[in-house]
Amino acid sequence: MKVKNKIILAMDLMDLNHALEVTEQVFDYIDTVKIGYPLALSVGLECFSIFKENFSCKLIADFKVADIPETNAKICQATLNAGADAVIVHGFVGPDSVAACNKVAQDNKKNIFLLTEMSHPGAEMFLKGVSDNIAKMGVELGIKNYVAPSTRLDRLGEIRKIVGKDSFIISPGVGTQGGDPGLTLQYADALIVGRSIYLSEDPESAVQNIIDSINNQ
Ligand code: OMP
Repeated sequence: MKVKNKIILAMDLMDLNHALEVTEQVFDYIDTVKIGYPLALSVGLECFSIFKENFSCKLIADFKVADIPETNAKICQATLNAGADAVIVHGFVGPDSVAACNKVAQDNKKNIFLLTEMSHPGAEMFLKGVSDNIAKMGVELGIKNYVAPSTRLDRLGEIRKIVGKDSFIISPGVGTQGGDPGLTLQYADALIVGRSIYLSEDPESAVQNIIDSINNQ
């Protein structure tokens, strides 16, 4: 997946008009939007087709899919039917559950992103201890797209080593959660940024500042 300016907008606003308005303000700089539960549960699954109608953008559905294989497959199919180009899938549920999502994505000529370690402090308790193995499992399953944290660069670097340079890593936690754009891009291919953009008084300048800080690194 190619991401313009290496920035994915995490659109977690819960009001559709506000979400569309902010996306419009930054759309000269951004061509990939991540939509998750906050917007999809507020607006409905049609938020994917609404975004597609308003912007010619790639959409990543952040549903952190984590169920048994059969249910995972149904969740992914419904999400791709709604208009998503890719779905974020949890790895801790194991290879059969992840493979079920990957098969649905492949059958639909779409993608999954495998979530390895999460960016928030609580992820240290359980996920940090198993995320290398989740990444190794992803490699064994032939998965090429990953999510890994910008808030722990050592972990992001380790996950990059495991998944290899040909895999595509997108990294959340930049800005509000403390991650640095330029340092994160030493390991990741693209940044996931939400609140630093959509809560800014001037979202366009917020994006420009991130791009500047990447270029000045
Ligand atoms: P901000 O912290 O507002 O920039 O948003 C980060 C976005 O990335 C939110 O949509 C989170 O749900 C998501 N995210 C994380 O913050 N940490 C993770 O480990 C994984 C994700 C994700 O899968 O996108």
